[in-house]
Amino acid sequence: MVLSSVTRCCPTLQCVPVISRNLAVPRPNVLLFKSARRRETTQLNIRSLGSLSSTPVLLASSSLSSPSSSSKLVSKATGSLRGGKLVCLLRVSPRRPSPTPSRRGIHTQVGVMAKSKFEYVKQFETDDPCLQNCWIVVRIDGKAFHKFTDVHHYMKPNDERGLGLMTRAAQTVMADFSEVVLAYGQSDEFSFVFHKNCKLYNRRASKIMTNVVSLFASSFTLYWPRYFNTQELQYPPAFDARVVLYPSDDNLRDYLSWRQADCHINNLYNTCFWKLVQEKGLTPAQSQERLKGTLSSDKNELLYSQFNINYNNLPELYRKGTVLIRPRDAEAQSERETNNYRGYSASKKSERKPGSVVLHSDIIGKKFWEEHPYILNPKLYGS
Ligand SMILES: Nc1nc2c(ncn2[C@@H]2O[C@H](COP(=O)(O)OP(=O)(O)O)[C@@H](O)[C@H]2O)c(=O)[nH]1
Ligand SMILES: [Mg+2]
Repeated sequence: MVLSSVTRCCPTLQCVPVISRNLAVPRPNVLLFKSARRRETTQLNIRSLGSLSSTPVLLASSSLSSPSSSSKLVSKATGSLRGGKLVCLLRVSPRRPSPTPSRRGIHTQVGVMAKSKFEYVKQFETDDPCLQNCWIVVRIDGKAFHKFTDVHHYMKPNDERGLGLMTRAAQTVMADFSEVVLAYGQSDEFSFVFHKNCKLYNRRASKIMTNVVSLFASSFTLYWPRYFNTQELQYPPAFDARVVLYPSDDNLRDYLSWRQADCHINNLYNTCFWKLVQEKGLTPAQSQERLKGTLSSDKNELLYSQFNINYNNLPELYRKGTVLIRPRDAEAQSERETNNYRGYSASKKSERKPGSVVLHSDIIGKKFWEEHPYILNPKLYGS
């Protein structure tokens, strides 16, 4: 952008690309300015130019932030050249904080050349770090699972094989990412909670999210035969993913409560819906009409009076979904009972076991969090 604007404003200038090993200019004088104070930088620049011989000059300045500022600088600079020839004007990107700047393709000296003239495109990449001190939640969700579950003859409304497979894939993610303190799943979704001090991939959201979702999807496929035996996978399933940040423990708990409430609402509705279709012979449209506008209490009553089902006696897997926590977190309650809080202090965080324990607990109420206080304990996860 800068080069083309310079050429347009000053057609007599010879501009050549310089991010190249094949620089066509023999030993150009290089002026490199990094000051953020543009005015001072330009003054220095022009004074220096005045004393140069006729050797071509390569100008590089971080002050060239826009086409207009670059063309102003060029007209001043050419006036001061006195026979010298301005060969190129190069915008230098500000140095980014990075442990390995040379690998990131940012060059503030001409002596450090890029690997190829194409490497500048790396600068178009942007980082997307998650805000510090926030819980990082990655939620994955099956793509068009209404169709996937139909094609693969899932039981309605809940298929134990399918839910088991989802849990197995989530356990693989937990085994691979020790930073996950809890995962919660229901239907075709799973949420993974990364602790707030997590440093994984420098907290880059895309990197965390894509690794989680791709590992989940490949595990789902890998373990398919274990859950569906001879029934073959008809096509590769896909999952979307998102990263959501929660700044407080209460926000995180409310998020998890929201997902579990969603599980309950859907399961109650779906249980009624499919009972009416499968056992009362209603069409899906009739069943939908029958349930329109009903409250939870109406649906509970319908199940009890028409099908002799006490909703609260249905499997917790269906009503509450699946909670995965670390083995030591699961042991926390018994440790509390033996008054051994210190045994689980930050100094012993290395003792955290890999793997995960499967629960179908209520996570909306306080009880779960009181029984497992260590899940939200930031001291365990460093700072
Ligand atoms: N039959 C059956 N279907 C399920 C089960 N779990 C999830 N599903 C289906 O997956 C869908 C998941 O919802 P959602 O993500 O909103 O829909 P999607 O866009 O089609 O993936 C549900 O509406 C069901 O159709 C199950 O255990 N049994
Ligand atoms: Mg889905």
